[in-house]
Amino acid sequence: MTIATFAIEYHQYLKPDGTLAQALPKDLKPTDLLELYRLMHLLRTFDNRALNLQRVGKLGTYAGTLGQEAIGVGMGYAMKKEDVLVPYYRDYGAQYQRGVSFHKILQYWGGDERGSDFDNAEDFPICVPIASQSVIATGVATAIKYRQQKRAVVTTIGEGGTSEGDFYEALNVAGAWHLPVVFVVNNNQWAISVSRGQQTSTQTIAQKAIAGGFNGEQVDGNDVIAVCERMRVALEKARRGDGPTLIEAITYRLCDHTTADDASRYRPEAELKEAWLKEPLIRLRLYLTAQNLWDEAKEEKLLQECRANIDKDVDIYLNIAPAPVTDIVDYMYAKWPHSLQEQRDTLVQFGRTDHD
Ligand SMILES: Cc1ncc(C[n+]2csc(CCOP(=O)(O)OP(=O)(O)O)c2C)c(N)n1
Repeated sequence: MTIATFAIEYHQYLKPDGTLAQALPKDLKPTDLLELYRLMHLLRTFDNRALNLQRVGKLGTYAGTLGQEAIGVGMGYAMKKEDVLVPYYRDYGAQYQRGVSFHKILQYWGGDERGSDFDNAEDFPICVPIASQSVIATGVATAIKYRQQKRAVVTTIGEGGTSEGDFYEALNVAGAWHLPVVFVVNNNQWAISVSRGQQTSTQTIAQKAIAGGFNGEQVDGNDVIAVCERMRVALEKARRGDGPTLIEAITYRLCDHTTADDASRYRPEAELKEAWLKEPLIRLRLYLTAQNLWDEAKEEKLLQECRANIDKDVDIYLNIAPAPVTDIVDYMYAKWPHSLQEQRDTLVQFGRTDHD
């Protein structure tokens, strides 16, 4: 006898060819669609510049968002100011909308901790230790619930990260305590060189939520409309006290894992070619063009504006005075051990003080 059954829904509005899979959500107007398109282009322009900066030695390691723009952009667009973002390292699209300048993100990847000191003081900084952000998010959500605030927490992770114990612990406590948190999984099919198929044998990542006692669903993560709409639904649910949701956004990492990776060594070329046909910008452009909302001239103007915008951020980044080299030790102890004092003296004497 069957004592429980579960189902995982899949949501899509915009198909890769730019036609609709279902009627658009009523709360997304043409102006919203144009803004989402602009934001995705801006993010792609930023991504490209960051990669170029790294290649000429002006940036440390950088994790790209190519092909995954709809997730960060759709997510950020759906959030309210009072919500809290606990990101991983591919969420610049959301961070930017929440007040984090692109030059701050460059500063972070340039190895300068001050890049995490941004204006939006309630959001968390970029998180690289995989899945640690998931448990942090449940802590923030616990505080929000305790204070009886109408806010929600959004936290992100890659599909590979969902194999971590921390992730399962976070799901469990979110379900048990009915926390106002939305877990977003960027399922970009690869965890560095480990493919989705090698990673886990679950049919969907979304179903991991079932083990935590709440709903999980899939969205077409290359459809910014679907991401935005399903995020809005999940966020409303969280804010009104109806608990957590897991959203698995299906996408593809068109770039290398980071600038320290060469995906051509493990990623089948045919798979990459196929994935380019489904990327998020083309389909929205096709839709907007069919609605007479977009044309070549507008596209060219937008690209120019994006480049000019990002140029300004790059300029700011490249002109930031480096932090004093003594910052490495200055904030570690109230009273320095003797050995550290010696190291500090050496740093002052020989330490590098600029980017070279
Ligand atoms: C706890 C921990 N273990 C290992 C790593 C090294 N690491 C960095 S990214 C990564 C793969 C992550 O893949 P996935 O979660 O699918 O996210 P993606 O980078 O593909 O977006 C690994 C193993 C890390 N940062 N943290």
